[in-house]
Amino acid sequence: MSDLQIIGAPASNFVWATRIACAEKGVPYTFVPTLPHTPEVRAIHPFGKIPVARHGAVALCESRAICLYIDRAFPGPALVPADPAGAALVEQWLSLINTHIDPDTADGSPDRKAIEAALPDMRTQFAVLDAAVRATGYLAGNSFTLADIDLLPTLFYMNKMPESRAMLAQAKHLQAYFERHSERPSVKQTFPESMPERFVHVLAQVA
Ligand SMILES: N[C@@H](CCC(=O)N[C@@H](CS)C(=O)NCC(=O)O)C(=O)O
Repeated sequence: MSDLQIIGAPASNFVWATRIACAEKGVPYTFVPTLPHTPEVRAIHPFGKIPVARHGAVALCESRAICLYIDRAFPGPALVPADPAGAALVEQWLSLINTHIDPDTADGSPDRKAIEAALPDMRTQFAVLDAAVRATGYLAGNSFTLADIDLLPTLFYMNKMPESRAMLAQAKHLQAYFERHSERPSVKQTFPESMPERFVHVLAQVA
């Protein structure tokens, strides 16, 4: 079968997650740097979002589906536990992160008003995440899973914004979790060279 291709912009937190998944499992892949809404992305994602991936006859969009495929299709350490309860716990956290934690707006652009309005909820979210990683140092169960892979790029970008950086610093267990896992070779090897445009835009507004 031909090489796995990960297609997207390196700075996207969603693209980054798929690359961390590959690195954790030792899966070789070709990275194709591509912006959203380009023809090669639109050919796979119905709404033109990144990442998308190809592997032989398999074409996939949505980071969660791509990460699941990487985990199931290749050898290497399991990123989702085999037992039903463990697997469901990973799925639970993926769902919570993607529905409550990512600060995107519908069109992917930063919405300052929405961010201001979200700040009180963000405090609760940080408290929830802090409590979740406290016992084992992982989000789901006692191993590094797709849930951690999904959260780390988001925490990285939250750590760049003053308000969320202050909240992260106060969430001691989450801060320690973030610092420890940021040192993983899979995270460091795939570190994005530049910030996504939407976060640069946010920083410019709050500076
Ligand atoms: N649910 C999607 C979200 C992907 C996403 O929002 N990607 C952003 C880049 S970080 C994008 O393509 N934005 C362009 C747009 O929303 O039109 C996933 O997990 O892959």
